[in-house]
Amino acid sequence: MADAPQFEKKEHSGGSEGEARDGLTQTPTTLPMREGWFLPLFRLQGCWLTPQRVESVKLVQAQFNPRPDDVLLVTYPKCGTTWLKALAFTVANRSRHPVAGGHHPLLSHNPHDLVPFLELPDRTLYLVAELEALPSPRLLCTHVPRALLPPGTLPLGCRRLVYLCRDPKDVLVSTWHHAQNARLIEFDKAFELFCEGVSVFGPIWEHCLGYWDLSVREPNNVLFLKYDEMMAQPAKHVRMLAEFLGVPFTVEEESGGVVEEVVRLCSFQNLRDLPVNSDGVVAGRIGAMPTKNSMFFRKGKVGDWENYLTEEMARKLDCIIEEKLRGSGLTFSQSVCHST
Ligand code: PAP
Repeated sequence: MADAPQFEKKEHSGGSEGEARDGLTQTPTTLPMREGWFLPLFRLQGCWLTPQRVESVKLVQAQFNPRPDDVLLVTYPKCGTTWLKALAFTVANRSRHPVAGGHHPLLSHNPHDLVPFLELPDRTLYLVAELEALPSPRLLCTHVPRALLPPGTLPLGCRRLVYLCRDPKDVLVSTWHHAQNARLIEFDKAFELFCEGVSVFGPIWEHCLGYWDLSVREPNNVLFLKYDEMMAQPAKHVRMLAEFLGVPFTVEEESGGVVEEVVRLCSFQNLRDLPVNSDGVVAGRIGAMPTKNSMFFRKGKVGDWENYLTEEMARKLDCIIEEKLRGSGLTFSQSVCHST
């Protein structure tokens, strides 16, 4: 896997919008809109996006060219994207960057700077061409739901896609904390919006279901992971990831403890405490404002929702999720929908 380049802000040269797809030629002002979070959200093909993200996703739709050997990491925001990027980068690049070496890129780079997003930074300012310039095989990431994947991505064929999901209650809490960096929002308000499916890249159930369904249809090309299971058995999941990426651990690596080294290097505590992540700031990674790397390392716990949601709120959200996922085979182990 190639290292991700540092993106430079460039003048946009325009470019074809490609074929008109439902909603993709509409400007945000003509799309359905909801207020409530730190920015108004617009509904593009069933997915709630900030105005900036609408434009960025449209540019990716029009200009991004998938390659057969791309590896795509996909998450709904706050499901463990930073962790998955760290793990996938480390596993895929370990012949070039020894995991235990003192010069590993993760020691000096936030994981987001090693694995680029398709739709971030804002593609109206940072060209999609930057992604096209990356050598193969590319390790890329996206938050877009299945319906908004760039044309040509599906069916996956020989492409590989790793999807990571998380208990929606913990996602809500993490999202709420993240949003506080931009604007104070009451937790109750955030809860109601989230239950309606109105959050960036939401509804979360449609996001999960779209990729769950894909994993059922194309099991050889989709690795579907859950944050709480990864937290419970990180070494097992690192091995699964390596197998899936086509670079299984050798007998020598196993006996040399490389799997455990990967787990340790990418662990929440280790990454959070690195100076690059505790003090580092990146301009333009998410929006116009510089982003503190520490924003991506809050608690890193399973079940922190218990500190924020009442029993009634937890049951309400779980029952909504359970109803939306009914019949799919996808469940979340922390569900309290039917507990008394
Ligand atoms: P993003 O989608 O905006 O990039 P993402 O990385 O998915 O963010 O979300 C951050 C969450 O992952 C945080 O969860 P919390 O708010 O519940 O604490 C963050 O702490 C957690 N996280 C970040 N790095 C790791 C890691 N190495 N291991 C486990 N959890 C992590």
